Amino acid sequence: MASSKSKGVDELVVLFSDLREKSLKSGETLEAVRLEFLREVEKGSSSYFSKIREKRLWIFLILPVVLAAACYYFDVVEWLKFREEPCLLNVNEIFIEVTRKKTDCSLVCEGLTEVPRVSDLSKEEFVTKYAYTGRPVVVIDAAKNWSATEVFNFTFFKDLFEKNKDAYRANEEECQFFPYRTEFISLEQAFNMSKERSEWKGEPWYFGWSNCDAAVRQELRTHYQTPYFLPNQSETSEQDWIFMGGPGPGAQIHIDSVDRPSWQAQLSGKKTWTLIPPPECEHVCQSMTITINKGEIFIVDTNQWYHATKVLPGDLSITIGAEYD
Ligand SMILES: O=C(O)CCC(=O)C(=O)O
Ligand SMILES: [Fe+2]
Repeated sequence: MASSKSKGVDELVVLFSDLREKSLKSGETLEAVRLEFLREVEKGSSSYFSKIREKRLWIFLILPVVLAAACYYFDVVEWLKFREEPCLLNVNEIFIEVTRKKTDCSLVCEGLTEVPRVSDLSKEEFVTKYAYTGRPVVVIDAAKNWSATEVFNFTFFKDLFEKNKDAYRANEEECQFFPYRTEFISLEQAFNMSKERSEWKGEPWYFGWSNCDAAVRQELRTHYQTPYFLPNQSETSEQDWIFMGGPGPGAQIHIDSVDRPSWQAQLSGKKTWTLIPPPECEHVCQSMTITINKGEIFIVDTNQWYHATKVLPGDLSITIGAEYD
């Protein structure tokens, strides 16, 4: 009789191949297959992944091997072509999960049923309640007066980068570009999409990047300030993160491995975040969704919450953010 361990692996392999085969046969793309799998992850305790997560130790030893093998057999070509998330589950995500510092559930999420929305937040209150606890919060009056809410749009960013061509190289060499579901392989390629598509009359798009160019940083910072509730001694990272795209899916569910918590200001459009507590907190914490409106700032520790985003119907969503300490 098969042991429960090998049965678990068998179930996972069957789940992977069934899902993949059925979906591909019905004309789905690999990305759609991957999303379907992640939806299963989100379903919680009854899902395969939840059961598997209870057995973290062995699964984290075996799963990477299974996934690497699956990626090798099925997706090696895509892997070489697209590099960004070629397989059903990014092996890197498992690595992050295994190496992640375990969350202090009582500090981060216990008893939290919705993300608070506050205004007039003092530096003291921010520091004691939110800044370093991992408890998410929306500050609704934080970015209302920034000229970025008037000035930032697709053309503004495109022109800024075209004026500072070195900034494209800096992004490629020192910073990051996230194409999400698009075919773009660089920021330069993204900004060179057709005018029609940039105006949301063609293929949908959503992408994000971090900026490593000093001239671009200087220009961007004339249109926004350090959020008023950050303590004076708090340092905001030099790297701005910008995410931009129209209604529809944004970032897939993931957890990050960055150095610090971050703030993200919604400068145009509306974006909904899904937050899922890490596995060790599932028994005392719950998943939540929160919509961030134009002019609001969202504080979230993306190292402790699994998160996904979705742009709501209406204007293009543009956000800017940075890590702080
Ligand atoms: O804004 C988004 O769509 C995703 C942002 C994100 O994943 C992050 O800030 O860690
Ligand atoms: Fe993230």
